[in-house]
Amino acid sequence: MHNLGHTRSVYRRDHLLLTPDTFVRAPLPGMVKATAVVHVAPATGAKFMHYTAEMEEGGCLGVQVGQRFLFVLQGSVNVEGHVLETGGYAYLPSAEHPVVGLSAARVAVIEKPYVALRGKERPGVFVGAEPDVAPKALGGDEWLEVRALLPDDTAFDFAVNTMTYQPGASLPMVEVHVMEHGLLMLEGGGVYRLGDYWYPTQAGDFIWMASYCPQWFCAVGKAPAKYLIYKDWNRHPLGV
Ligand code: UGY
Ligand code: MN
Repeated sequence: MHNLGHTRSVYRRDHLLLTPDTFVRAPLPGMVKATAVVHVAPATGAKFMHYTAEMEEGGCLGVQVGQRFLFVLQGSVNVEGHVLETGGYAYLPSAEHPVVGLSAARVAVIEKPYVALRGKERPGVFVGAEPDVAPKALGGDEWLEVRALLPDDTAFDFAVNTMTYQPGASLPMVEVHVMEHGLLMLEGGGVYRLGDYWYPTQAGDFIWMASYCPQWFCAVGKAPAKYLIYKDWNRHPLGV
């Protein structure tokens, strides 16, 4: 359906909203029986890459640049002998960790060059399952749960969380901060403020927020809204 040239997707200087009708698939180098939708990359000014890999059974991800974080959206994959089902995730510090589809699978992948911290060892492989992570109420608001998927350890130079909003729950303030975000809407939907614009958003949408992009979200509907969100973390803004 061409929809007469209409889409909710939009690209502005400090944010990007990508809706599934505009996703373009192309394999990345080294992928076997797999393809990728690259949601954000340094071409926009982002300092990381966030893509969705669509894998066939027996397919594998390709060349890994820097660190890799993956979150299984559908199906199952094998990483280092760990079977990751939907909601399973892994942090892979280097290229030596093949990711193989045990079934047809969709996987959210984040890649980023590692920024070292003086006196800290690089993190090793870390594997988990999102449902096993204890939620924290954001600012004491029980209607907004945050699950931190990576350990609270400054060896990690980024964080990936899920945020679950009960219908009507919202961020308590408009945030404006130095960190950038990559966000994949997993369930439900609502209204996202980005800069001076308010966008209807729903499961399947991707959002990139540049540093200092004003941001706010309110869940709308009869079911919770949930998203997976990346941010650079634990490092000095001057990069020292
Ligand atoms: O972690 C965060 O900065 C998060 N509260 N931002 C967001 O949900 N847009
Ligand atoms: Mn934020």
